Amino acid sequence: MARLPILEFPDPRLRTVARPVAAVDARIRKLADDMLETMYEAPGIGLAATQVDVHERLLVLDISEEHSQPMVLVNPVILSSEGSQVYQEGCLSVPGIYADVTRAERIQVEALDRDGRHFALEAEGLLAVCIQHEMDHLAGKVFVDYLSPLKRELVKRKLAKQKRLADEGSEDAA
Ligand code: QAP
Ligand code: CO
Repeated sequence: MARLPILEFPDPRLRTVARPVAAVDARIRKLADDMLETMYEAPGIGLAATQVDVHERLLVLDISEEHSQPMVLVNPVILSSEGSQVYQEGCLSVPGIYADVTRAERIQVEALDRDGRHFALEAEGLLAVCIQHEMDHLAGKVFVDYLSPLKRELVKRKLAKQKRLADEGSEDAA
């Protein structure tokens, strides 16, 4: 397994719309395993292929505290959704930024698993938020898109400043 570099907002590659996975083969299984390792190391609870610069419809997640429930969703589709909930979201591609987002409370999802088998899933609460957040990435969307333009500008400035401070730090170390 290998850790993969994660694209950071506002990288334009995060706007790429993913195409369907043609076949769940060894390449896709390795990608899913590498994405899970990358997510666990971060640490995070969800990661979409878009975030590691692969533009195919694949996402991984694990909302358990013990890293005991890895899930791989290939070519996921939301069949129905109901209700609404507000959750304070973060994103590995937008480090250090958290904001409330309103999404459906319950969703029915269909996807292929790591073995290419069809499965259906009913999700609610955090799991439903996570799947919707990661599926947004596959459509080229980032959670900060739900914020007002002013807040989104503030996020960009904060990230640029964080990056500048980090770069200065590594210069001193060199
Ligand atoms: C998406 O997000 C999500 O800013 C997954 O410094 C978020 O794993 C789904 C993370 C909320 C449901 C609810 C973020 C790690 C991880 C950061 C993540 C950070 C370090 C985010
Ligand atoms: Co994200």
